[in-house]
Amino acid sequence: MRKILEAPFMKEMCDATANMYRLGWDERNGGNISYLLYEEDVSPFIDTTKVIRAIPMNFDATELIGKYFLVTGTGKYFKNVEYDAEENLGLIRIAKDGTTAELLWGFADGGRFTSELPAHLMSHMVRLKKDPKHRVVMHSHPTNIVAMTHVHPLDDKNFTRTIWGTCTECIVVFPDGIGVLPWMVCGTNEIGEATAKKMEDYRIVIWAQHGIYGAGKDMDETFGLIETVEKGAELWMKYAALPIVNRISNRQLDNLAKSFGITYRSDFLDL
Ligand code: 2HA
Ligand code: ZN
Repeated sequence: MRKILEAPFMKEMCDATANMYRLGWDERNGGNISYLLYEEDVSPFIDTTKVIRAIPMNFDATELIGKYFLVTGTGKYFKNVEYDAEENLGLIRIAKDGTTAELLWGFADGGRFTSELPAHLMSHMVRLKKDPKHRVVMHSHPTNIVAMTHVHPLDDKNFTRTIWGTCTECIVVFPDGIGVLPWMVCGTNEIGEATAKKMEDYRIVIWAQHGIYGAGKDMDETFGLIETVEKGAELWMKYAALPIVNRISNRQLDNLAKSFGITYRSDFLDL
């Protein structure tokens, strides 16, 4: 059996949490990540017949029965993941009843998965239907994105258009746009359902006055999505209150998308 701390998925998780912490996105216990893994990913590293604990989830994840997830722990700090993965992360498998998580490794101090597990698993279910290669759901509190939700209208179309207009990169990286939810109580099945509903159309969902969810086929792609939205939000927060003399027009955005061969949410531009 190979050492799980040396598994590629473990290194990716440790690197992502460390980077997010150092970017100032994940203060204290802010943020959570879940990484979908398959039997062939985990079996070189753990005995998948040995369940350490069964943890109730209190929602139905029948569609994910038998799937494995490396997840961050509730109350745990991203800052600490790289130094003690076994206490701050857990490897779970969705049990045959669809409502229990079987802990196979980690949460060594008796901990449990993130309080946002409903939003994560419901988002995984939706994104897997859109893309069978989908694997990662990432939640974070990037400063400029959260700031922007205090001063910008929260509808998907206007929010997306504003961020697309901040710099050339944005429409290329997320042509599908951004979904925005109003402020809601976090950690609940309700916010999980609302997030998953938005994930039917978008890989990025912003929670007003809270943070962002990103979904993608690997850690880099998902991180890159959030990073690019945050760059756009940072630019906008720098110039929004200044007299603006130059902009990227809707026509220019359309030309850009066409020249990159990208299909984008053209109903978000009034052409
Ligand atoms: O895990 O970010 O949304 C802490 C949070 C809750
Ligand atoms: Zn949060």
